[in-house]
Amino acid sequence: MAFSRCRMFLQKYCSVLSPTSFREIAFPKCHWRPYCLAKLVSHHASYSHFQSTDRSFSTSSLLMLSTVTKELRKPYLMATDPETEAILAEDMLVFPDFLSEEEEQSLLNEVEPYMKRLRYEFDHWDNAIHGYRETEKLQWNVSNQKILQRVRHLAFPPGIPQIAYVHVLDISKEGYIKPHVDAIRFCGNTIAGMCLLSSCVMRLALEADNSRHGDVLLKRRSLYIMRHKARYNYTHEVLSQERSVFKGEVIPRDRRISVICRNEPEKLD
Ligand SMILES: O=C(O)CCC(=O)C(=O)O
Repeated sequence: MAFSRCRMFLQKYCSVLSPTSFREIAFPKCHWRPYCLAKLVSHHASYSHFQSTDRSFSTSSLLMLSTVTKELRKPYLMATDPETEAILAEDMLVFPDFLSEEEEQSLLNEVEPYMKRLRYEFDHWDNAIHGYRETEKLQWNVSNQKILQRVRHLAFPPGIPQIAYVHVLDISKEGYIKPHVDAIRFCGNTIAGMCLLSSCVMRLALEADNSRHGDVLLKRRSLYIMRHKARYNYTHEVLSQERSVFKGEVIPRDRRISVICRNEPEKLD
């Protein structure tokens, strides 16, 4: 019964899924459950439901996704040990194909004229980033506002104060980001970044013992949401082209632009 019910939900509701049916498909106990959930995750991560302006849907979807993380290995994650894998599966979410090609182009069209006027910075020995230029942007055209709104709905629960400025970081083909934890004075518990122009490997390493780490494949046009333990207890870095390898496969690096939303830091009294 549960078997066929689960399959029926998958077929019937994949394209018009409501929060209720989403929850229903999550709970029947049947052999197909992991399969259905995997399908739904990949479907929803790349599909228009996450583009919905319905806040409750996005929130319930995100809750569902965090349930799913406990059950399914993440194809984009490779960790040194099970505990690191479990923590990063929960707190470092990746949505491959979050952006369509047109949406990527639309974001690029808006940021490129300004970025091109800046020079890449290479030589600052104390900088966390090598080969970069960056800006913070407040005003966006209507199409790109919609994309950013999807990111914000997915990444931040309702009522969480968000930083209005969006960080645009452009690293050259030779550029890389050294291990660091974002300053708690400037950023809250969640960092949500869209990856444009190039795939890369991001390494998250336990700050207290960097031999325990996870490599995360961030494909071009993906979105990542780094939150809670992944954000506070792990350093993150973007590997240089010489080190850009995931599960034994070279991930070619090119110029990469990330468009990053953050929430406000918690007020310390
Ligand atoms: O480019 C990214 O996605 C990460 C950027 C980053 O590490 C930072 O801004 O702290």
